[in-house]
Amino acid sequence: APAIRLEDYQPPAYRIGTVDLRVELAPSETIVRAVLSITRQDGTHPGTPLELDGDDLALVSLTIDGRVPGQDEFNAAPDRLELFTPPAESFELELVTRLDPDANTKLMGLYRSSGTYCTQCEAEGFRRITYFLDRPDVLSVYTTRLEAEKDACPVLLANGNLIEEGPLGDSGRHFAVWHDPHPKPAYLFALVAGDLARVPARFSTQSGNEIALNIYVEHGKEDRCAWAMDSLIRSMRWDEEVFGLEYDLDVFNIVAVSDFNMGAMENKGLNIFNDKYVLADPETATDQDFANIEAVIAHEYFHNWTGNRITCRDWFQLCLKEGLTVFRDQEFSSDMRSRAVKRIADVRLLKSHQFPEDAGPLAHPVRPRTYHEINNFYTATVYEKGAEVVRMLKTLIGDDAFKAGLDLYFERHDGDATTIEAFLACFSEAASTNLDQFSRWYEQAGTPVVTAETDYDEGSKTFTVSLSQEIPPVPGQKNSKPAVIPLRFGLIGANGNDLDTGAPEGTRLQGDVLILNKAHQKITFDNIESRPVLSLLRGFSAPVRLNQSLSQDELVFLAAKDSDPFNRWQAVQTLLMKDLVRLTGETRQGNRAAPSSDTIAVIGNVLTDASLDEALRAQALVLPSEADIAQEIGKNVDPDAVYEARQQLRKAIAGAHGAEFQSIAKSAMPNGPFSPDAASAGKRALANRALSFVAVSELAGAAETIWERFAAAYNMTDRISALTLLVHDHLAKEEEALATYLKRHESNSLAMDKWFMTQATAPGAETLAKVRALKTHPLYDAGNPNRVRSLLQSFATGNPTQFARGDGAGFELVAESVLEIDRRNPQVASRLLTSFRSWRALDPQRSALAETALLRVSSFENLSRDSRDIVDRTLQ
Ligand code: BAL
Ligand code: ZN
Repeated sequence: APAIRLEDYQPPAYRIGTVDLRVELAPSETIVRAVLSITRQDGTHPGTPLELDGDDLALVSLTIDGRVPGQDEFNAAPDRLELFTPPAESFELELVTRLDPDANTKLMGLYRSSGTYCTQCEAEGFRRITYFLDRPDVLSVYTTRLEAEKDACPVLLANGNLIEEGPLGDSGRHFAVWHDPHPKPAYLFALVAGDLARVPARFSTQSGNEIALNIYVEHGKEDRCAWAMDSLIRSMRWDEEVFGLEYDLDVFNIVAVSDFNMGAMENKGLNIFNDKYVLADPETATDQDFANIEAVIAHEYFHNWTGNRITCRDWFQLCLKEGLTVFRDQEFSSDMRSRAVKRIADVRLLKSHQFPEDAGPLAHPVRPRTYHEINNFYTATVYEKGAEVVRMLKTLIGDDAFKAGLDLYFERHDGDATTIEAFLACFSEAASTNLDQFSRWYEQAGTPVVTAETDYDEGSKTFTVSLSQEIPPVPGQKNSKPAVIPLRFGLIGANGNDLDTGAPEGTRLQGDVLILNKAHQKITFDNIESRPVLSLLRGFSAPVRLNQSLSQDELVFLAAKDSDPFNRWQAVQTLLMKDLVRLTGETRQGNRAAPSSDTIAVIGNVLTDASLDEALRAQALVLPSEADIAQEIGKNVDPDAVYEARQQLRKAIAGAHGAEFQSIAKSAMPNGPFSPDAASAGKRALANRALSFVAVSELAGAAETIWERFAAAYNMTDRISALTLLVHDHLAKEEEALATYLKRHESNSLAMDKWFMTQATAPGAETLAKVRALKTHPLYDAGNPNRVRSLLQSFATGNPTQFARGDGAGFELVAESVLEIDRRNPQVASRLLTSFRSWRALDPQRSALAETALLRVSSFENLSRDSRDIVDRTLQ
């Protein structure tokens, strides 16, 4: 199929003002009657054919203004309905389609999850329900009437407000009619029908409207909804207080389902969630799960304004809603928790997911210009880098202008399907500044590399910072232009205080932010009495790779003294990374080298620095992952050497500070009752981090300590941390721990996902056979996206030595699984396939084996469009 291009965008030829749906639900034969009021757009020639999108549809009947058209007036195919000469102005099209929800394994359109009917329409799922102008710039008012067996489906939900419900005579069936007054694109349509439990709450908006809030879950799961509801109420309050945005319907419903391709979906007034982002209690959810639920509930709720009230003109503008909404949910979590810890976690995620994407064959701009399959563009680049671009905008124009620009955006574009240009124009106006160069962040793929060198001149008392920027070549983009890069910085004096530098002549400096907007730039600071240390990119003020020539002493200094907590953490990480890269090289040469004493000492300082809260100390004790190290090395990577080097450093740190770790593990571990708040989570994180070093120490009884932690754990965070150490470090009672966990959690599939993941990510040659065996485990289900991700995706992305085994068997397992899953669920398959994206960075033998596996996938003729797109781009 030809590529779809941004430059080819044309406004729709027809409008669909209202959509009246009647859905008669039945497991394998659901009948959908859709009445569409269609109007020819001004500027469309009368008689222009009307082409509606379909996907796998079976048309039962159609009428135009109540009349059955002749066979020569239309053509209906599963993927398209064409009316050759529609009536001249406005007309009513009635379509009847027949669906088979039980046979829908793609989980797009209408399907059933554990018996519950539900829908997923973003990006292009509505066309699997009825023929439609399935594009985000066609906005319609929907009225949805659902009919179903009352016993099987007592709950009937759709978008908007409930306007009518009742029995259908004495047939045993009943109906409900929902009306959504807000015009919306089809991708925001949703319905749910099933036998679900309801967890209710209420919210009063700032202007006094009473909103009914409901979370619907399978029976028996009601008592795991409290945290999600609490997060929803806090999100609603926060959006009013921080952005002045209020909810706009009488009811807000959330439904949790167990089979779901995405994390969640922001359908108007009826969010549908992967149950993983709703259900939580201390017994089955980790602190990370609690934090994720808070963030995803907020994210979907925030979409009500950034995405639903103001939507995207076309799918190229996906970042308009996603980047902005991720920015909003990150801000929310920062306000709910520790801002510094949240920033570190977000940057970790960006560097581990988005940077490799941007450095490999799947690189694309935040706003892509072309695609074959839009489902493959729900990426870290669109989401996470998209959020960074919004954050940079705020840094550049300042908080007040940013607020004014957003207010203008909501006022000017409410009800629109719009573009990045329109979004930026609001900020440009509010700040009276030109954002043309800034907009390159949306246009250019690749992570800019910023190089910084400094020079101190004793005689003139000047300190000069020489900066340059460059984007390494990415597919389809050879020459890039300089971006506008806000670099938050400080010059730190010997006592650890920031110098008051003032604005150097002739440079763009805004407060503590340097603006780098040329390929090369020099900034000179005067009246600097002695050589300061430059702390650059504070708070990670731009999504760039910083290449700064800091000496080992300067890094140690920053790790101890930087007033910016992010850069303190970064300095520790840089020291660790330098050691890890060096040790990997030595291991590869067959040499035995020791970690640097600086690194060991810096870790010791972090451990004992009571001025840092526990969560921050825990973050500083997380060693760069094997994937992070591989990324830093960049080419000719040997994952076994990376693993060995990382273990060596871990053991050296454990050897030096074992007793300290042991005492921290003891004292920091809070005892019940469990609370998911950030401070308690920080204590658990530090204790478990400390335990991870105890596990590889030579201390007497280390393995027993871990086992005891596992056995005594009264919450999932501590239990899964200990289990992971037992399994990944192959400690005594590893198998017994897995069996104990299985017995305890076998009836809870989300808890079992952690069990699958722990085993799939275990280093060691035996893991491959284990993963193969687990694919046939009774609790594994290849049709459930969460199970596939927990076993196969985590093997492919979280087990570098075994995925990239020297014999190619890891690649083979993943390639073969992609082919199996592709038949059933292309989105899940193509996502799994992206795990090959860094194959060219491996050593020649491994990259040849990866290529063989990719070619095997590519040679499969009936590959879905989703997987075809990924495999073609990965091999290009
Ligand atoms: N719109 C797809 C799911 C999300 O980003 O919220
Ligand atoms: Zn989103």
